[in-house]
Amino acid sequence: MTARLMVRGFDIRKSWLDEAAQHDIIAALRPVLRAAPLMRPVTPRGRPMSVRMTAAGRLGWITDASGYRYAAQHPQGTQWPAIPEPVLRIWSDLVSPERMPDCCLINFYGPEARMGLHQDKDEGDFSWPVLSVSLGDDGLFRMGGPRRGGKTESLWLGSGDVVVMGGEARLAYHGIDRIRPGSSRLLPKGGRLNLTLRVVDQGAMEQQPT
Ligand SMILES: O=C(O)CCC(=O)C(=O)O
Ligand SMILES: [Mn+2]
Repeated sequence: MTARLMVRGFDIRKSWLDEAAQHDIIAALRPVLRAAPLMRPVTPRGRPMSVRMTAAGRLGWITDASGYRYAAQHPQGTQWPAIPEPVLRIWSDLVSPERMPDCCLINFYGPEARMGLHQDKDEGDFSWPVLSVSLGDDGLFRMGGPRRGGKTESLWLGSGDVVVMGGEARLAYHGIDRIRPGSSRLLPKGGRLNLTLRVVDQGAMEQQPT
């Protein structure tokens, strides 16, 4: 049974995906991860991140010594694979069937991985939400407001949970404090996968019917 929770503009759909839907997505991600292997990103200050990352779609988010940005190619020099259909369906159902996202960022959290509080602000267009899909082990999701240092609340995201970060939550700080290793059996080797769907460029807005 799915349930809806609103926390500071974060629209949280608990158990949006049933087990069969989660398995379909994992199967669809397999060839994506083969074509665009996970890598360990390094922040512009030279610190390796604890999550491993890759992407699907027209653009992927990358970070290295040159900064945070969207790029048309995986650092290995290939186009990103297409965003799998069952992932796009979640966007159509919860956001809009009119405009598909440009990027599906794929984060993999091993037992020690976390993601510090940050805003998603490298997109050219903040009018569309960022949609996040959690698969595998539980992750403790921390949600704040538009300013660093403000009050935060956290909530465990489980496998199949979807969060729509739009409106006041679009530029709100958020992060993953830790995962609960071994809490899910969806991924044969354990860990947590998080997908975030993003509309990246403003130009694309022009394709939107008015
Ligand atoms: O793993 C998550 O649930 C959040 C990921 C995230 O915030 C990001 O990739 O920007
Ligand atoms: Mn984020």
